[in-house]
Amino acid sequence: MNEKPITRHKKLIAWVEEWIRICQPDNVHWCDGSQEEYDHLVKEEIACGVAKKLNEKKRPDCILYRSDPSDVARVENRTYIASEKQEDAGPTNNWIDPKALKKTMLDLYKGSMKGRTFYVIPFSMGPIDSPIAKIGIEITDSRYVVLNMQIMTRVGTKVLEALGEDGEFVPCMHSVGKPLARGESDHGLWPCAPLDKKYISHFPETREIWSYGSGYGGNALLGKKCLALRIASVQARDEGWLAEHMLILKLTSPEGKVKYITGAFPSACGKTNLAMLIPTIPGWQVETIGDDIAWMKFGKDGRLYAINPEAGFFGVATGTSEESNPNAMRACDRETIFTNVGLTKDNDIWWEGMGMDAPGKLIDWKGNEWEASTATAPAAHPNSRFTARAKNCPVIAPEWEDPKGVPISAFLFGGRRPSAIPLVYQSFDWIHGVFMASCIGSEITAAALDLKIGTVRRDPMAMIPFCGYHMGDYFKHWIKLGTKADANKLPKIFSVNWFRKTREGKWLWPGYGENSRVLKWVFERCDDEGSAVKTPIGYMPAPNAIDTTGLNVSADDMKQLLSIDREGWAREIEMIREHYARFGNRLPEELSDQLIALEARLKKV
Ligand code: OXD
Ligand code: MN
Repeated sequence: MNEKPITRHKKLIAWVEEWIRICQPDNVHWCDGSQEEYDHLVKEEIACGVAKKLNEKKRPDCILYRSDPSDVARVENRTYIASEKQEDAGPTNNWIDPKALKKTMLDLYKGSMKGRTFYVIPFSMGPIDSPIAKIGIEITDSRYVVLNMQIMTRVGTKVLEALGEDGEFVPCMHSVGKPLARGESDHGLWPCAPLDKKYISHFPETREIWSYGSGYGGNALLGKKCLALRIASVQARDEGWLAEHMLILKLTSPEGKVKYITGAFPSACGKTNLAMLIPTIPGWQVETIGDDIAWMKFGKDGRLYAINPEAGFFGVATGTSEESNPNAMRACDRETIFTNVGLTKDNDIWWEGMGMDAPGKLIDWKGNEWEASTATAPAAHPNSRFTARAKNCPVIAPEWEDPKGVPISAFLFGGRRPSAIPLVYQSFDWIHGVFMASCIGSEITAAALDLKIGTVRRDPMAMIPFCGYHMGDYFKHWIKLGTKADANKLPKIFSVNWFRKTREGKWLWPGYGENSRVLKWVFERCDDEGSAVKTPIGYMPAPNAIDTTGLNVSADDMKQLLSIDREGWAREIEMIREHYARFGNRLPEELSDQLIALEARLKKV
């Protein structure tokens, strides 16, 4: 145990001491980020029955957790942006007055760590020596969080060294909210608080994060969605850069030319698969820089450079297979934490969509016996996860930790759109691209919440759950950034849609590795090559501009994929108008003008 601070940073020490006083833990440990520390925590977790060691021969250094059935996902309705003024949180965020929220939460934190250890995790989002990186300090009483943070971020003494005696850090406070009475244990169960006691709170003005009651994913690993997106988006607005919910990939042509591309897609659109894609077109190569978040700043040369602030993948296990993403499968061959997947007889893991039948009887994610022939529910939770080290991904790009980042040539924006939206098109310019990005979303295919099937849940820039301030101001920030920059050096902007269907409901596009054909056209467009036609919605690939050699898609289907569906676009215009109405007078005029111009162009032809 490192009970004493391994830093001379006065503000940090005072902050930690204050929380020790409030939470009243039994022990304190300052994390040094070492392998010994990781191994020791794993042993403790296994000894108390919360984690299970997996088959060392099949899955070296891997463990399995089963969470409480009530604590399985990000809880958006318990996530708050507590800005001083409600209007600054905007219509897409939950808001509570920060003073009232802090009072409620302080009552909950009082004594919340009794019987537990208070861990201090110094972490860096991004390579420690990167000018784009930022330091956070997470306090937690969850060993699961410490272990996951060790994979997902850079943790430990080296971060405190970089912080020095007065460096800036984002304070991140977390407790699972389950104090233990003297002598009481978790009895091998995942600790958390009931839903109405969970709070995932952000204080944008003071750049603080307070999380209580959940031990799962983005609710608890505070470097990810809370810091790297919600708080960082506010910092990015104030400091003139971009913190985005984007994958970053490196695309190399057969001639060895390289371009870096980012992509924003709402959750569950295959971002991790695209980041690790294996091209079907000969000679092309995709390598991964990141699969979820991109931080981008302008370099001295006027180009936009991106880093991946994370060091691992917190990927959805269900549906990941040798077919959909062999590189992710290799990344979780070793040194991986699995959460809420099925356990096989020989202590390996299995999930639905893994590409093979369940090998006999299993233990399901709830810890019960499970057999495929009689099962009434899946063995793995649909949001089951693997936490894998980025360095274990076979296609991680050698420069993925380059402190200066990689220069971005193109942004892709997409969603699940069975109708209307073509396979790919390019914006006319930056503002038109911002307009396209502000309208992305996914169509509701099963009755969900209060939305009708066929309506589109808009998720501008895939940031609805992650923007730490008013979305109208966020659009303004995007516009301002591009307007100030050298237009020739800005990334080109593309809309993509892998999910188009025929009227009869058949997929028109095979997706996965075949998406490389679209990436190739994007690559060529970035060099002002790749033929395109100007249409009312943007530049679309000219006939034959998409390489279809060896592709099993009929000419008719290809035509449909790249056509403009007039009726669909008329409906789209109406839906965008409704979507924009949410932002009231904070919607930038440039975007309402774009909508009017699009409508006029569509009417003209
Ligand atoms: C994620 C998400 O888990 O976007 O990355 O929901
Ligand atoms: Mn995400």
